[in-house]
Amino acid sequence: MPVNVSGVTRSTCPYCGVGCGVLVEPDGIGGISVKGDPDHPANRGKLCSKGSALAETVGTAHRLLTPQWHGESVDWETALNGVADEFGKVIAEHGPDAVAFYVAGQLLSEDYYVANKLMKGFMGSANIDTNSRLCMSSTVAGHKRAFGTDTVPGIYDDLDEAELVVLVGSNLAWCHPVLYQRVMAARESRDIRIVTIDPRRTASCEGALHLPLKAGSDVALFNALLAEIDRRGAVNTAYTDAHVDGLDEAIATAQASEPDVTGLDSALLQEFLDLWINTEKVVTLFSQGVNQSSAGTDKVNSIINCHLATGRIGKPGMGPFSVTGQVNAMGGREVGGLSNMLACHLDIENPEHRGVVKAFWQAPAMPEQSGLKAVDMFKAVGDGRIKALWVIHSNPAVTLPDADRVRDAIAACPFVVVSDITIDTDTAQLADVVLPAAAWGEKSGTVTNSERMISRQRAVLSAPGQAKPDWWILAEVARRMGWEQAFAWENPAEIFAEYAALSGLAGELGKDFDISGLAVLDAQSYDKLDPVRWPQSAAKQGGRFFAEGGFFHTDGKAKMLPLVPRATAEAPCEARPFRLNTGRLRDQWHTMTRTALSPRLSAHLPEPFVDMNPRDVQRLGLSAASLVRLSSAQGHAIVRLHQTEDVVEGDLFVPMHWTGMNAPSARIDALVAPVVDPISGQPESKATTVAAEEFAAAWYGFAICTTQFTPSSDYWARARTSTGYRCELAGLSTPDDWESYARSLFDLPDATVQHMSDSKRGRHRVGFFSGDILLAALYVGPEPVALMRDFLVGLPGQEAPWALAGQACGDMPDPGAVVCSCYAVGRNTIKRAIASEGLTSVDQIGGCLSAGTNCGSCKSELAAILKECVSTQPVCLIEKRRLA
Ligand SMILES: Nc1nc2c(c(=O)[nH]1)N[C@H]1C(S)=C(S)[C@@H](COP(=O)(O)OP(=O)(O)OC[C@H]3O[C@@H](n4cnc5c(=O)[nH]c(N)nc54)[C@H](O)[C@@H]3O)O[C@H]1N2
Ligand SMILES: Nc1nc2c(c(=O)[nH]1)N[C@H]1C(S)=C(S)[C@@H](COP(=O)(O)OP(=O)(O)OC[C@H]3O[C@@H](n4cnc5c(=O)[nH]c(N)nc54)[C@H](O)[C@@H]3O)O[C@H]1N2
Ligand code: SF4
Ligand SMILES: [Mo]
Repeated sequence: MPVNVSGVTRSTCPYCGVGCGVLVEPDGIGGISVKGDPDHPANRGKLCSKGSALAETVGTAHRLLTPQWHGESVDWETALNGVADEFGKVIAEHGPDAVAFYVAGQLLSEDYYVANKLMKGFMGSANIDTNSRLCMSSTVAGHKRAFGTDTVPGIYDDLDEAELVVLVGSNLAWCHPVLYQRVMAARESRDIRIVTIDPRRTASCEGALHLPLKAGSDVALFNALLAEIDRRGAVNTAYTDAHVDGLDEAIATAQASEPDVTGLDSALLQEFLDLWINTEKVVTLFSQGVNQSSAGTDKVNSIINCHLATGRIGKPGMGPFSVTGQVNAMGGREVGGLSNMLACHLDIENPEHRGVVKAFWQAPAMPEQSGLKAVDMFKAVGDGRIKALWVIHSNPAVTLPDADRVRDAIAACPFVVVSDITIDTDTAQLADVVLPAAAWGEKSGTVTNSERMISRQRAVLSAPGQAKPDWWILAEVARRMGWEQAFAWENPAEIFAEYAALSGLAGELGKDFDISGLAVLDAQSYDKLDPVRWPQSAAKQGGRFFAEGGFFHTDGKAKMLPLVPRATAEAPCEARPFRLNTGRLRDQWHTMTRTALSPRLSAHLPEPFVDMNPRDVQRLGLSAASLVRLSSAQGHAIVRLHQTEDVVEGDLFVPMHWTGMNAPSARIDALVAPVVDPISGQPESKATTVAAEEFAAAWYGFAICTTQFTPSSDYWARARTSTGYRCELAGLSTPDDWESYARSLFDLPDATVQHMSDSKRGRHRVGFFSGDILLAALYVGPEPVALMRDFLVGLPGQEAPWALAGQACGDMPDPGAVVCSCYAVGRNTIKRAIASEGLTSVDQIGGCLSAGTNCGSCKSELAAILKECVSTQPVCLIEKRRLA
């Protein structure tokens, strides 16, 4: 298909591993419009809320434009020479293992390949690891144990064809929304069943059979399934005899395993076992509830065991399916971004593999052992073993477990380089050198999605200032370290061709990742490359794996593993009675450096919160909308209370997204224990034990302003709005003079002020105006302030002399919290329409208000609101706390 038709360029969304194709059209003045690509096989024209809002996240206002050396702008020559010199010096003085790279699954494969080649082939250390360690490494280890290779057997079409889709530790509706919509479409046309296995009730549970198992008990659940498969004679012996090792042992261990630890009602458990066993076409799709666990690799294998035993793998509509998180999480695994891998699925500790890669790269120095895995890497930074660190495309000071220690370690490291698109990240703030990277929309390369589909990202905008693509920055440093020839590429097409050629050698060594068929692409054909699924070799093109065996262990068989369930590393105790689950929200991406630029994405859930069961709320004596202080053995956080039946007693859920830049007290990884899966090294990010208590502030506030402001109060959380910024605040000590506090908060020395005060009751409202136009307002009270927030956020920059009333007036009702971010439709508006128009379906809500009719990401929330409006039962709804 043509890549560029009348100014519209085909590219790929930069966020999640669904890997949706987009059509991007520049507007000629630095902006773009973005639509789903109807011809891309992953999304067939659909986009979720994040993809739909991409246009709001480009632009240059937030961008780093020049290299920074200790806070001073320098030119590239100085920066690149300086970085090369410092890394060279550390290697000369302390050896190659004193340096490290920490990279990410959002790098393009070409960038990733260069980083890996530089560290493993030339600097001579294996100390390159990636945030995929926190994300996919348990799956990688599980795949390798079972299949002898890290291969996802299935493809997305299986989700269209399955009769039963089981989501294990996956909130697909929010985290892979376009795949979720494919599942929903299948359900609408063929009445398929969906099961969700998650201790928490999520948006993905809407209309599904929900198994709220105890955190960490997945192995026991899938052992129960395996034992039942055996008991019922459902083992596919033709398949297992020919292609599988370890069946009997795995079954014996499963039989000895205790299903009660799942805490599931036995009838519910039986319903699931019946469904799974009786439905041939079953896809068991899994994500971070499986991977991010101290038993993550075992969880992965417990799922694969059941598919191997039944031979339900690699055939249409069936198989275990690990969905990847980041857009190029899969590509990172292919290029060998993990510290125990080489490129192209080759192993660093295998002398034959090493020899082949060394010869191909003409590498002067190749490490013989695996390097440090992420958590250990930052421990080594902390204790001084790593003396030069380069962080590329990640924000580890926020997202690594024990994040305060990680932050301190980075701050104390003698030489830290960060490549990022902005300097406003917790990690970049700690660096000696920050290098301006070209962002999505400005750079070209390839990414591989969850179904092994390689797609092109294409540049449509020129990079602002001096920003450069990540591969270029890495290659320029390598050249300056004396390796000109090995890093002499002029464009990503040349890197891709080299990489594809190396994969051919991997293919000759019996590896599955072979894209040598693409090594012949010249720059032009690379530029035109259509989405293509690997492998692409003489022997095999695309398709599924393992329907007829053909595994990659030396005997060609798959391995089933005997798995003994293990509890989470920490058990709740008197001092820390809660288990802290963490994860994602629908409209934010990780540390928010891009999605928080979009007002409509920020409107969905604008403040960090903790989900807590009402009985725990009552037991702790917490009042509605209060602030809660959470403490673990590692650190503390302050977040807003949200009471909900979505979490069971004893469990808490806090989103991972907030950072020192927008809510310094809500960096949740400050609490997460740095315990890891012993095989994969993946941290248990969802099961740290914590204590919870009210954060009894002396005052609480809500502020709105046309421009960005940064409070210094004990608690604050700021979000963008369509008119400027909104912020929640709270403090332990009360300022003497609220007017001067507010004036300096907003930095508005000359604006006219309105001040309403009820000092006896501790209520103050201060507004700043230019004429009748509201510039900023602060509303303060001795308890969380009740206001029509979603109405007030529309006022800055408008004539609103009455703004201090804090309420909607006359014909302007409060819309309520945004549910549909595409059309900015609020919860109250939806409820009013349901009542006044008698709406009874999600489609009717769409017809009346347009809500849910663009990207569709909010449809499960709309369904829950409908249910709530027609039912007196308390529903477990993803509606977050409102103060009014
Ligand atoms: N909107 C949005 N989408 C994203 C991202 C984002 O930041 N924002 N990030 C992307 C990335 S990198 C990733 S890795 C994916 C992650 O996608 P998901 O894995 O779907 O997301 P999470 O919210 O991290 O976790 C999924 C679920 O695991 C559950 N869980 C916790 N403990 C257990 C357990 O012991 N067992 C089971 N069965 N479940 C458990 C949690 O309650 C949670 O609902 O999302 C990708 N997509
Ligand atoms: N508690 C808890 N912690 C978690 C998780 C969890 O579920 N719970 N999930 C974990 C998982 S699965 C993941 S994947 C990680 C994600 O964690 P991170 O990778 O740390 O998070 P991001 O915000 O995606 O960081 C990407 C950085 O790259 C920058 N950037 C954007 N574009 C470019 C570019 O083109 N080039 C360069 N050089 N930089 C760019 C962004 O500004 C941002 O600073 O978090 C992990 N941490
Ligand atoms: S599902 Fe959404 S975030 Fe993921 S690739 Fe598609 S548009 Fe992007
Ligand atoms: Mo991830």
